[in-house]
Amino acid sequence: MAIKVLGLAQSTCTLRVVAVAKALNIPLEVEAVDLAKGAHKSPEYVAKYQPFGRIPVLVEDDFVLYESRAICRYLANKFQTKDTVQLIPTDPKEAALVEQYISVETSEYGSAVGKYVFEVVFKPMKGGVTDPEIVAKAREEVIAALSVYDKFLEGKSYLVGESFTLADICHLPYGHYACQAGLADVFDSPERPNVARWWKTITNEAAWKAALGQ
Ligand SMILES: N[C@@H](CCC(=O)N[C@@H](CS)C(=O)NCC(=O)O)C(=O)O
Repeated sequence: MAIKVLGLAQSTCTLRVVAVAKALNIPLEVEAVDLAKGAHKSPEYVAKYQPFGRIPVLVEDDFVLYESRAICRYLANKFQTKDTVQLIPTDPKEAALVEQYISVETSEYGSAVGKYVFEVVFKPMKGGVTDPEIVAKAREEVIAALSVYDKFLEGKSYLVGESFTLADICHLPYGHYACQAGLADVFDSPERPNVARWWKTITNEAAWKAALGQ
């Protein structure tokens, strides 16, 4: 059976997985889950696929895997070869640095950028009202996080040396929505030239453009 992902092409966590599939040329089918109708909260979905009622979920025969970053690692470990891009480097130290930056993405970057994107993009979609105070605070948190990134991106094209890795991919979905929703000037600022250069580089990666359907 082909590998499929239960998700939504435009959802941040699904996009993370699709970008990995595109980078490694994995024929991945995205099967839409109707979030508007609450399909992800149905007792069957929760029991069979995702106990917290969220997307994405990878389904491969009787193997079911949830959590987007775990799915990304599984796909990289399974499909990466010496002839593909090395999303997870073979060198243990470089692989550890990829893990380090994925953890930073989940905590420092994700909490700030995710808060902004939720408030500006997803909250109104769910019928809520954007709170300008939360938006302003989240914007400052993103600036603070990216100011640290600017230091560790000094002299590097990507987070880990000169190669596009899973660490870079993990940052793309929330950053993409944040830029569309008012933070483009924060990601492309002369105050953070290394971040601006990095962001331009990774958003132009073919795998990311393909994930966005461009
Ligand atoms: N840590 C999880 C987060 C999953 C998650 O929050 N997914 C969102 C879409 S990006 C979702 O299912 N939202 C619908 C909901 O929570 O009701 C992952 O990375 O897979």
